[in-house]
Amino acid sequence: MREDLKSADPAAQSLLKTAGEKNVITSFERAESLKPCPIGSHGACCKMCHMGPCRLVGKEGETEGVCGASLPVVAARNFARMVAAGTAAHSDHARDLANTLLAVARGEAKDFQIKDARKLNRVAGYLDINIEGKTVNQVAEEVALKFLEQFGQQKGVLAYLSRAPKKRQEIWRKFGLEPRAIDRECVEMLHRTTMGVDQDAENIMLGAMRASLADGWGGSMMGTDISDILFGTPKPVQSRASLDVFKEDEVNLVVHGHEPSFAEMLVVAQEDPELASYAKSKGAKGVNLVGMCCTANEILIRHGIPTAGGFLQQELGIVTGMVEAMVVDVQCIMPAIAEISKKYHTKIITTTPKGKMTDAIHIEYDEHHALELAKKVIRLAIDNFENRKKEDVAPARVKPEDMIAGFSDEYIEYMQGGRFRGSYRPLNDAIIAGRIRGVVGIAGCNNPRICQDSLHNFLARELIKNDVLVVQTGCSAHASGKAGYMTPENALENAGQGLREVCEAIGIPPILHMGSCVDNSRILTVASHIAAEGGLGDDIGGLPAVGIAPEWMSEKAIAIGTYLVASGVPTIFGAGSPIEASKTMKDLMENKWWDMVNAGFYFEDNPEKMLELALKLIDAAREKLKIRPYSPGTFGTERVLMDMAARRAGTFATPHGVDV
Ligand code: NFS
Repeated sequence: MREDLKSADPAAQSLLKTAGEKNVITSFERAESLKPCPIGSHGACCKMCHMGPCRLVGKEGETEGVCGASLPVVAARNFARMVAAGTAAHSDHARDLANTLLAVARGEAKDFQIKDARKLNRVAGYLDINIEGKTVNQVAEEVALKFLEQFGQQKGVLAYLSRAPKKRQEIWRKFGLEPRAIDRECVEMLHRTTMGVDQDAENIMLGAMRASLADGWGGSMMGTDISDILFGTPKPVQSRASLDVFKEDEVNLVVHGHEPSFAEMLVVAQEDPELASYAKSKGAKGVNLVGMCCTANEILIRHGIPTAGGFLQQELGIVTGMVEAMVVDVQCIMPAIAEISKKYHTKIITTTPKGKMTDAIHIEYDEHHALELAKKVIRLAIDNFENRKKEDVAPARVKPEDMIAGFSDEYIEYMQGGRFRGSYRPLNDAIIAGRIRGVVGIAGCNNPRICQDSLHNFLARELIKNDVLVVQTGCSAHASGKAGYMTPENALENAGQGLREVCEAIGIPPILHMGSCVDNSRILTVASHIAAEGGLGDDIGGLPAVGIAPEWMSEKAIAIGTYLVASGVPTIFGAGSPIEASKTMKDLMENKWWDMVNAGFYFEDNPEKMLELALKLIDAAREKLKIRPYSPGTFGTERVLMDMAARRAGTFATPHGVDV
């Protein structure tokens, strides 16, 4: 790790240099000149009312706000609000998708179809919807309506909670953690943390856990499922990742943000021969569609559209001077891009009334006219090609790395036995035998206060060296993709012997790209399958599995971390602790939560300690499960993974349950 660098990504380094030469200020420099407030960043600033803001800088137990709020209460309220905001973000994304599904089912959004009817039927099963004698669209309509109900229902609990192991459901029931309705949990959290309501840090954090579960087992899981139903369940695809995926002789159109619907239509429109010849008429060889942030992940895992990278690459993409248009929707879109684009020919196009930007062009997306709007946007980008200034063109000139992405839980099951024998047995057996020490989900953002990607890359490398299977999402997945870690060859070169043998047998990389941040829900599904398969306990809590977000910055990451813990996955966050100010909160999350949900939430900045803690948690779980202690190079006997020839022949074939 080079801490003196702003980024571990050579393409980002090259463009940071270009930006410096051209006096373009990016978030990397702003993070240097604008230091975080030490009071607020540690959770000790209360601005819930106008008697303050109160800065609780004294010792815990001695300091309080004007109203008498203690440090733990202030820190808990701040944390809980982050959870509510993160849950709201993922879930509002799901609501839009549910409305799109409804419009498709009713024949009102004719540019879309149901791409995975098998998954639709499975989802209908989870929701207790009878599919007998019904058309695909009738089932889709009922599923969409049931999903929409999940936001505001006044009775019962979220339907998807039943997908968790029975034991987990009992824990949630026992501690009152079952979310009732998505909107209700977000609203209640805001209410409880307003001045003068919940004055008990532990109780506030119970509310935070419940709200987070409305994200993981609610909004996010629905978002993933609806996207799969409408756009196809991912299976491995090959692609490339780098800030150097832009083409000098083509129109470069970046789609940035989080929602997949419009991006899907841009993928379709990009292939329109009429637009291709229009591009030629303007002197370009074609249209190069490129993704950024989680929208990138959505179209990468389904179509192999190359990614220009994650959150911290958005300004640098414009600095290449080759971006004709950047289409944005919601979340993680830096206001700075509008300003930077003024120095270049790049047009920023906002597409939702929820997210407008001054100085941007607004073309409102509407699923009822999706293709027409996608074509309009592409035309606009093509028209802008002639405005590209030669003197601005500064490619990163770092060869994009190849990557394989698209490991849905359906595909992970399929790859362990094929279409008819798919199961989690081989994975469970490999864990029991000690070939695979455990599983770590590395997720979350980049944060310009940390050398970009350095912690993601360090942890990914070290974990696979230690025989830990790594699954990734969001900007963390971008980091591994850019670093060239997401290829099966990486297993041969860098993984420990046990993990290497398993990866070779199955034909997978040791680091699996599972999609966007909303797709962290796939990790919950995988964990539930592992628990159900047997031999590793009967709950998610207690599995040799850990979640890590080493470079987090978003409230969404906090919601994800909290729902992982509430689901039984111990979780470690780097990049500074938002509850640092309160020892009580630290003790609650690191220790007391174990007694309730069988997992803890840790904040640890030091990467070596993060790694050590993750391995310690995995080994402790192995010991508790009374399975073979991990010892590199010595493995127990286990079932042969599968028929090698068959597996190799069909490594990237259609997985069970996926219609292509
Ligand atoms: Ni996740 Fe995706 Fe990235 Fe962080 Fe933002 S893009 S939803 S929040 S920054 S991983």
